[in-house]
Formats: sequence, C-alpha cells, structure tokens
Amino acid sequence: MITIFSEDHRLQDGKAELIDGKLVPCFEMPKRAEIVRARVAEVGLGDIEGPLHFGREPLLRVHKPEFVSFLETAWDEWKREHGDYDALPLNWLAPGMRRKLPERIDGKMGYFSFDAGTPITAGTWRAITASANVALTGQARVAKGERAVFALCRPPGHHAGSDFYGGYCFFNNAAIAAQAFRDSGAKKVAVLDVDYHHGNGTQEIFYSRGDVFFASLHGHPAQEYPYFLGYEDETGEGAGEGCNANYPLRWGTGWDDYETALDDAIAKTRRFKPDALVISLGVDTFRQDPISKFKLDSPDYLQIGRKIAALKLPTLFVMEGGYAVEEIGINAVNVLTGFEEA
Ligand code: OKP
Ligand code: ZN
Repeated sequence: MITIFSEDHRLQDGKAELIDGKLVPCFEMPKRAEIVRARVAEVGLGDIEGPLHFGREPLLRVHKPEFVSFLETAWDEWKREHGDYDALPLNWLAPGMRRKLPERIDGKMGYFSFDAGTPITAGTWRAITASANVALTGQARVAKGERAVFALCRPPGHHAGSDFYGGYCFFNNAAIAAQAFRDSGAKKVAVLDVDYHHGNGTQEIFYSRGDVFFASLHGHPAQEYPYFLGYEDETGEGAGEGCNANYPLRWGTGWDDYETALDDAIAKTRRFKPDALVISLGVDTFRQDPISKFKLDSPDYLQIGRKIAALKLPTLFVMEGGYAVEEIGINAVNVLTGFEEA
C-alpha cells in the first residue's frame, strides 16, 4: 500500500493547549506523524510519496469561503495584535447571542472555533493545506485504480466542519477526500470514522446529503469530547435521512463491545452500497492513550483492518488521532497490514 506524506506537517507545532484547567504541551505533536512514517518504513508497507498540489477549489467544496480565508490570514492578524505567540480563542457564542462576524481576530477566532485546544501558529496554514493535499493525493490514486492508499495526514481533520475548527483540526481531510471521490465519478461514498472521538465535523458537512454515508464509533458524548454531538438518534436529515450512524460507547469499552459496534457499522456501510470508502483512522482507542478511555490492544487494530477489507471497496485511509506516541505507529500500521493480509 502506498503512503502519502508531507514533511510540512512539522510546521504545525503548537506550544500549548488548555486541558483539565491547565495549559499543557500539545498532545497533537509533530512526533506523531514521524513515528507513523517510521513504522510504515519499518514494516515495508510500500512506497512513501509526497503530495501533489490541488489548490483551493477542493477545500471550497466542503468549507465555506469565509472560513478558508479566515484560516489563511488568522496568524498574521493575531501576530499583528498580540505578537509571536500561539493564537488560542477564549470565548464563543452562547444561545441567544448573534452570529455576526467580528472585526478583530479574537472575535473571529471565537466565531470560527469551538475549543481552546487548537492553536493557530505561524506554520498552521502551510501545514493544513499540506495535510489536505496529502488526503487529495491519496484520493486521486485510489480513483485511478489503487485498491487502497494511506494518507498520513497531520494535522487531523474530522472535528473541522464547513465553517469551524477545533479538536486539533482545521480542514476536514476525510470530508475533502470523500467529496473529491464524488467529484471524480463515485456516485456514493461512505466515511467510516474509527477515531476515539466523534467526527462531528464530518457529520455536520454531510448530514443532509444522501450521497455520503457517515458512521462513527466513539466515546459517548455524555462523557466525552466533543460532548454536543454523536448520539445514536442522529440519523441524518432531509435527503440524508438514514445516511448517518453513530455508535456512542462508554468509557472502558474494550474489544468485545467495540467489535459488535464495528460489525454493525460495517454492515450498514455495505447496505449503502458505496463506490468508495474513506476511513477516518484514529488509534486513540488504544488502552494506553493519554486522553482517551477505551481499551483496545495493538492486535485489535489488525482485526479492524481485516473487517474493513471485507467490504472490498476502493479505500482511502486518512490519519486522524492517536496520542500514545510510542505505539501510534504500530497501531495505525496494524490496521493497514490487517487490511492487506485479508
Ligand atoms: C482530536 B482527535 C480541549 C481539550 C479536549 C481535544 C481532543 C481532540 C481529539 N481544550 N481535547 O479526534 O483525535
Ligand atoms: Zn480522536
């Protein structure tokens, strides 16, 4: 399996995120992608190639123009006002307030974001456009006939919606790739999200569409970030009714319950009869993940890969989360080798 990777991911190297009342070093760090790349090489998964450049157009197929423009200039606006230190938002709209775009950068960040864990830095724009290009390059290779490609994206994307960022995510790489499948001839596309956190951005982007099916297995929103989406009764709306499937799982979930949910999500995906499949590949379901509470072990990821392979679809794997840095390579690549052995 070919891996697509860009060194530019390193340009996103935030100093701190706000978590548990403390400013702590970012869990979403450059080393994550480097460890995954090293593991891809170590097991000889296949060639590692750089991305092509797709420009703005495919981003604008899922993100609003004002959001893309905001991300492009946010760092410069922040630096002009506050100096050379990571940009973090501090306040957001509550119900009853007005959604009007403020003039100043602090207000704009609140308008376009949903948490204080996602710093914008000097290199963010280049890193996030590179990450999207990695996904799009992988998509193009699958569209041209590869059975499966690994898009080693960083920063991740599944929390980013049509006009908001958060959860370490800016552009929704998986959604951009899913839309690119549609635009390159696939009639129906499925996105299966196995990251520990609910893919709220992907759900938002496709919620009212009947051409893209979205399924997500994740920490129960009553207990887990991002809290305000990801319940089972969110099944899609309008033309998208029946095209969204959530599997909220409680803290402590281990392989047995995870497998039951995954089998159901895969069965639903099969019934949708998609022409292409995008996997939001997070491995923060791992027992030792520092910010998550599921109990999967490294061999379980081989099983996940085997089950995905059984769908027999052209498949793009898009890297999302996973913060147990030393094991992230083993676990992510286990999904891919499980897929290839099946
Ligand atoms: C990203 B992905 C907010 C802290 C909450 C954010 C977790 C984002 C996970 N200040 N933590 O889905 O792996
Ligand atoms: Zn996650």
